[in-house]
Amino acid sequence: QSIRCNSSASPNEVVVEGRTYKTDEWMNTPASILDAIPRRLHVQPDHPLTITRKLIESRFPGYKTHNELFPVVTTAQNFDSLGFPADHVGRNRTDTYYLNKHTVLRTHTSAHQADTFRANESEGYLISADVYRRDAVDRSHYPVFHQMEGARTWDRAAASASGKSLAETIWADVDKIPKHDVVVEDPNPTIHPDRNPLQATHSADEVEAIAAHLKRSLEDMVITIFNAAQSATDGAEVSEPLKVRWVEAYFPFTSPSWELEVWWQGEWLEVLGSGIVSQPILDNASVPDRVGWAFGLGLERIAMLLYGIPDIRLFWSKDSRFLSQFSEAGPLRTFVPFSKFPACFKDVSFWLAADKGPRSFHENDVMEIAREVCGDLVEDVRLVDEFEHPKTARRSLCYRVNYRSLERTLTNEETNTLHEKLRTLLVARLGVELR
Ligand code: FA5
Ligand code: MG
Repeated sequence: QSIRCNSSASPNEVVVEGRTYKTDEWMNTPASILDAIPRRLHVQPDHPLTITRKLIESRFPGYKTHNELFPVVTTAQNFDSLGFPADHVGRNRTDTYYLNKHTVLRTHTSAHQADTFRANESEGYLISADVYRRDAVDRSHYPVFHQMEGARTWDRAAASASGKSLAETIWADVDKIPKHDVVVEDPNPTIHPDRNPLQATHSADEVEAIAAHLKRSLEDMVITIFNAAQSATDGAEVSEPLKVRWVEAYFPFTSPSWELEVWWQGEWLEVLGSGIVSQPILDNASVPDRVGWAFGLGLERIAMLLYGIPDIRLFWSKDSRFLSQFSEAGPLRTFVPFSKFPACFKDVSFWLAADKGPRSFHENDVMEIAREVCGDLVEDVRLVDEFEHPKTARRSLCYRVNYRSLERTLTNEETNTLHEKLRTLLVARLGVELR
């Protein structure tokens, strides 16, 4: 029995930007998430996500851009069209916001891949959009964030008509991408027979060429961002040299696949996933002669690197101390944090309901309840202790909640009230027993 996350007074339908959807027992999207839909941060004038998007777009000349695709999609678009197996965890209601059994808030911009390939309007495209996920609560994760999807494909038939092989055609395009002299760690072979296999319809030569085009394009993008970030400091700060690396990855809709990571504040930050597009996606989109690459990046992650923005919640701020720092017209300037307000840590410990199976509890439910009670006044929620009773085998968990506003000092009374509400809702929703 899975946990119901919507409020008990759930209506039978929900209206999203004028479109009405029938809800059913799959509905788990809270009002706080629906309220984020009209914000469209990535197209707001002078918003840091808009500036970041435009800077990235400028490195992909000739790619067709899409910035207004509707966030409600079918499970066929979000999962099936991309080859997600029926039992993939991403489909779970613990991970994805459903309106009904067949309708979700897109969890990634890849939901639009098949339709965009089918439209076949350009060799390259970029899709920027808001995406929605039930996920951890911390400084680099937020349940609504923004992705940019990019893809570039080549036509086999056109290549052979030109008298060159497909690989030769692609290598000629690789030469058109600006070169750089940053050392990028990339220790793994492009193709690994077990971990990162070639697709049956591709030759190794073709994949080497496509991978080179993909990696060169994305390295150029990250280096552009880094150089812009450095010039934004006016040479006032000596920042660390850029450190970038490629790591092997897995996605159901690309093979081989890679992620790009950047060294940021003492750890590797994953900024994008990418790979060679699965041929069945192109076949099903009626463009079987096309082959190519795709990537999906987190716009907030890139914007945090660009501006030195320390907390992902800030993007949602309506505070002019935040918004007034960004301008599309002026020179780029590093974000100057307004003073950091004090943190307040509070723990909550509870026994999981004894009569329910182990699968009835999912950490994302705790995260979402914290978001629902506290909005942006919660900075971080993390598991600090786990204990299993030796006799009863009941499990006890302790979460540490960090209450902190980005805009002011919270009073004791306020944090106590929030924490009390959180405790009450954990019991009501998850059936846990407080310790
Ligand atoms: C995807 O979403 C794939 N669709 C990416 C892709 C596209 C792969 C095309 C291959 C081809 P992933 O779940 O790793 O992959 O998310 C992509 C990026 O989104 C991450 O690298 C990260 O930068 C960002 N991201 C993921 N989750 C969050 C979150 N909760 N908050 C902010 N950014 C996030
Ligand atoms: Mg990832």
